[in-house]
Amino acid sequence: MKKISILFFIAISPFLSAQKMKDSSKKPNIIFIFSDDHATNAISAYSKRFAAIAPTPNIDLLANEGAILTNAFSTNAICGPSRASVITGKYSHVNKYYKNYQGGYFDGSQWTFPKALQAGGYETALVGKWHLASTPQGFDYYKYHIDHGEQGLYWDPTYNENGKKVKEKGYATNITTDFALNWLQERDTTKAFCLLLQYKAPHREWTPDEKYVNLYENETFPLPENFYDAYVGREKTAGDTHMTMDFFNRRDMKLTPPDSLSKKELNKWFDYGNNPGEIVVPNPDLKGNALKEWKFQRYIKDYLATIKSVDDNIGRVLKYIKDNNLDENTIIVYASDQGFFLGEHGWFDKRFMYEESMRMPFIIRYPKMIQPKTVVDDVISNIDIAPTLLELGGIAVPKEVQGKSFMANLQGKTSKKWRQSMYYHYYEYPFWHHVQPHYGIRTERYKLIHFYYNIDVWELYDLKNDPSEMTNLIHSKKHTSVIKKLKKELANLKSGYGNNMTFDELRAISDKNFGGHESH
Ligand code: SGN
Ligand code: CA
Repeated sequence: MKKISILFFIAISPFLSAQKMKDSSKKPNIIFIFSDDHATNAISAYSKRFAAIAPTPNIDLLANEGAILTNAFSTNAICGPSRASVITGKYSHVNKYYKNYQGGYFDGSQWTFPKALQAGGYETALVGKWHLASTPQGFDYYKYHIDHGEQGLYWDPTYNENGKKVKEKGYATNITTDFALNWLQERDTTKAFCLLLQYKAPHREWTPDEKYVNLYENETFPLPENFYDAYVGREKTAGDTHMTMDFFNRRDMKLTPPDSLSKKELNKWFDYGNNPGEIVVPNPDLKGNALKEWKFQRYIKDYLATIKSVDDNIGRVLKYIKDNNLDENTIIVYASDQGFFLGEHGWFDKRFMYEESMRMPFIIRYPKMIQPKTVVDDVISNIDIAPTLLELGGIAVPKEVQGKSFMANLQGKTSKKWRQSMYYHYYEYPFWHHVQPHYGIRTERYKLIHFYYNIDVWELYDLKNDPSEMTNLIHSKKHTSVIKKLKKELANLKSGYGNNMTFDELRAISDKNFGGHESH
């Protein structure tokens, strides 16, 4: 019996090894799952803050079976610009996509990683939120949100499917996943694939799926300790925004409109934006802090309920991958375009170079190369994603790409030369949310920021002693030499990446309709 099986093995072993060789030389598939505005504080693999009540089991599973990056940062923490940096591996001043509103338009003729994968033999697809204004290039298939300047709708969204306008029925997170799974099912199986599955959720106005509308009804979520930030020492920056609870509109608060409003009146009633200075009160008895806290609870419950759907749908993707024996050879990433304030400093939204906003979740599973439960603390930025995915896919990275592959970091082999600090630059002003344009440097311990548009204000934070960034140390005598050193390093980084614009040139970018493109 033993003899027979040995003989049998000897007889088939050439075929086995040929088959094995074919498999190992086969390029890995890539599923890049990218959501919109998902803060690491709202992922249980990252943070305990909401973990007991609102865990994210499927995202956590990816982290347990792969690597979690604790210091991944967006270089310009806003949607379109971060997305443009992800696909080009370049800063906003190089790919020229600086801001969403008034002038944001991506020049699609430039190099991107999906184009490089496609040219390298991959079959490529984009499903969900694109938000770069120009037609996606480098995809064999695309189907992206077009309502509200490509922000997309939670319910019954319209998509652009390979050039055709298609109105769909259903909840965006669920149906976007359906479209992605359909594409996976119908793809050309002789090729490796790269799928960009990009959810609108959990973006404003945080509308949960019908079945999750009351999910957290009976919960009260704790306020962050700096919810009542008085912005001392930061009056002109953090203290002068449209990001506090005062800026919630009726749609955010899910208020029911009175009957009999015309469509026009209804739009006005909802006020999709927000009239500056107009504070919407859901109930005249709610005032002061009680009103703020009511809004916070409404907001956080809806935000987390939209994430429940994202996590469920990631579970569907993982099941598909497993059921189709694709899990060994498929790289799965979960990331988001930036973070989000979940009440810290009294805020929602992002934009600032402060931690909660610039930090992106980034989790990657690839059993062949990445050990389970890997934690990477190195400073990684959104421009590093393109070169990393290409290196994992065995495709050459052009020299002009500014990011660096962190493939070695994922395997515990971080090079001694890996960056110790990063450069950040935010341009959009005054819409939305009135955040002054600024740039800065983040090292492991410190953060130095220069706000410049119509103010000239510097801030310094010691992240070790003040992780919530409440104390601006820029006038601290004890920090004079740290500030001097950081200013020099920041200037070197900024010009090293090729941003040598004057303040007049920088201000022109922030100004209205820069580049001649209308808002979208
Ligand atoms: C919309 C939102 C803003 C948000 C921007 C940018 N207002 O304009 O609150 O900052 O998107 O978001 S809303 O009332 O229309 O929801 S981003 O993710 O695209 O950068
Ligand atoms: Ca976003």
